[in-house]
Amino acid sequence: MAEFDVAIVGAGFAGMYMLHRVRGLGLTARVFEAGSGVGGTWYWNRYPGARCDVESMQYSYQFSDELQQEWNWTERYATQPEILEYANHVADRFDLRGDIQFDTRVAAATWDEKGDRWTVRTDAGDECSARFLVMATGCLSSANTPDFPGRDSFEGATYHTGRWPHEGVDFTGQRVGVIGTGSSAIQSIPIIAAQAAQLYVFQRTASYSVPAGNRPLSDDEIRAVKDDYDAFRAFNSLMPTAIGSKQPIPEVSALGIAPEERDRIYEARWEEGGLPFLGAFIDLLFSPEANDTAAEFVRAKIRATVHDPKVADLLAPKTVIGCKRLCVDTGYFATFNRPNVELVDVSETPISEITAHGLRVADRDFEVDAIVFATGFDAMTGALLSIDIRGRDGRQLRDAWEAGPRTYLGLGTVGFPNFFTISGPGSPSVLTNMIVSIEQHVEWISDCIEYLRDNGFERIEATPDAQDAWVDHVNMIADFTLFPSCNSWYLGANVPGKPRVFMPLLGFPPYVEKCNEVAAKGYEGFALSTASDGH
Ligand code: N01
Repeated sequence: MAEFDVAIVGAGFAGMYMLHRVRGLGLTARVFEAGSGVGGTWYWNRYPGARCDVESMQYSYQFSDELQQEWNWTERYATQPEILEYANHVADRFDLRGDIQFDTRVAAATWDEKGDRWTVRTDAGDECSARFLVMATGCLSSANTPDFPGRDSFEGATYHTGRWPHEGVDFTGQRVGVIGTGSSAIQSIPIIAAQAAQLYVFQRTASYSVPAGNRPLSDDEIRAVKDDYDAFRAFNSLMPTAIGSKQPIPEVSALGIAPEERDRIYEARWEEGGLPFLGAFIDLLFSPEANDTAAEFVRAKIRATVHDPKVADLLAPKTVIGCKRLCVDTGYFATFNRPNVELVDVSETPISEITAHGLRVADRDFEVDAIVFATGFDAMTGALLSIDIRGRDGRQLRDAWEAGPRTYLGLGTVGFPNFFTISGPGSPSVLTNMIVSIEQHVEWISDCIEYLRDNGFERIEATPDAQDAWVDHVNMIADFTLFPSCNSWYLGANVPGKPRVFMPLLGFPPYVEKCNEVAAKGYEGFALSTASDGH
């Protein structure tokens, strides 16, 4: 059996950087990747209009100044093909491919108590052994396709936005049904609508969306950032979401100023575009009344854009803004003014069936040539729990997390020695610029492995007390916010039967401080042991 110091699952941005770091420690590593190439999310999500809604100058690695200086983004928000090109550039530049095994899905990983090692088994039945197991499986990588009755009877083409064909899809002249109105749908619908003969959009919950304000980046703009990239990164890392760049840091409550002034601030952020809209005031995610001022501002924008008042009303969300992930769009709401686009409300009367020729809602049949499932992901835990992971005493991770994920810092889990999750549940992850969170985790994990090695420790595992306290802390922070008030994927509410637990942690800077403190105190809250300690 092949032996490595570190086995890494996933060759997205997390897995690639993890490999680079452990190589830098002189360790051996093997990365297992289900896809045929690097890029993770950006390898799989090739749907029309896919682009990152974190700005490109921020959505990139900062660990190498040469890399960030040499790479040139072309637009304010990078497209999926451009991000994938960047991921490939990184893989080539740091010569990563030699240690990545593509087209290989990890099926199981078992902790061998006697040897203090993980045995990793692939779906081809091959096995290897590694001292450490690092899960770089991504937060939004396990596609969720609801089990609509008759789903397999459909005779046309079906697509999931998160598993899009590499060769692309041309919907010209077709009748298309899109199920879902989250970020993926909101990006793809305007483009599909422009191609299709007829588009039906099946909406269960309306989404808030803010214009992207996308545009080409000018040389001057790029130069200004690159001239002081460190300061730019440092400023962003002080923001709760690790993004924010040019926007002023909010200091007041949305309720503490005159309505005209408040609307002026919202208008400026709306014009600027993008996710920082939600950072306009300090209390938008904490006070329902404050939140409603932002929600009403967006609803008014939707009403002003969509001509048919009934359609506008359906598109205007009634929930808390930001409770589900805010969407960022280019022409989404205006798409519903097109004569070939129909919004189908499935909030009260769900899609009852998928038939050979389309979708049925109540007694109406929608005949389509293609169905696009923009139905999201089994987020944060789906990819981890799809692998048969067994820790101490053969305990399965699925059992340990039966009532919801339990971690210490989102990095380690009781009962699973030498096992790390990059951007795991209980860490800021999806509430931040993912690449920033990924880098912070990768560096913490590689520093930890180095510390263990240099101090003669063989294993590390979160302690029950530290984990319990951390889970309580994550829940307490969530309960301070408005996040628990809607059925979001942050809570697992989009997957039937999944425990309702708020999985990410709000607040990047205090989290980083805590991680640094834990490391400085010799990995406080983790039990470190030498081989001779226990067996
Ligand atoms: O998935 P989603 P997504 N019947 O879960 C609907 C990131 N992302 O792929 O809200 C009918 O948000 C579901 O309805 P409801 C980003 O973090 C980033 O769009 O559950 N409808 C919802 O409308 C994002 O949040 C970027 O009532 C059903 C939709 O499907 C995350 O990925 C781009 C249904 C799923 O929306 C996920 O986004 C894209 C059913 N049975 C994504 N089941 C960028 O950075 C589900 N739905 C640009």
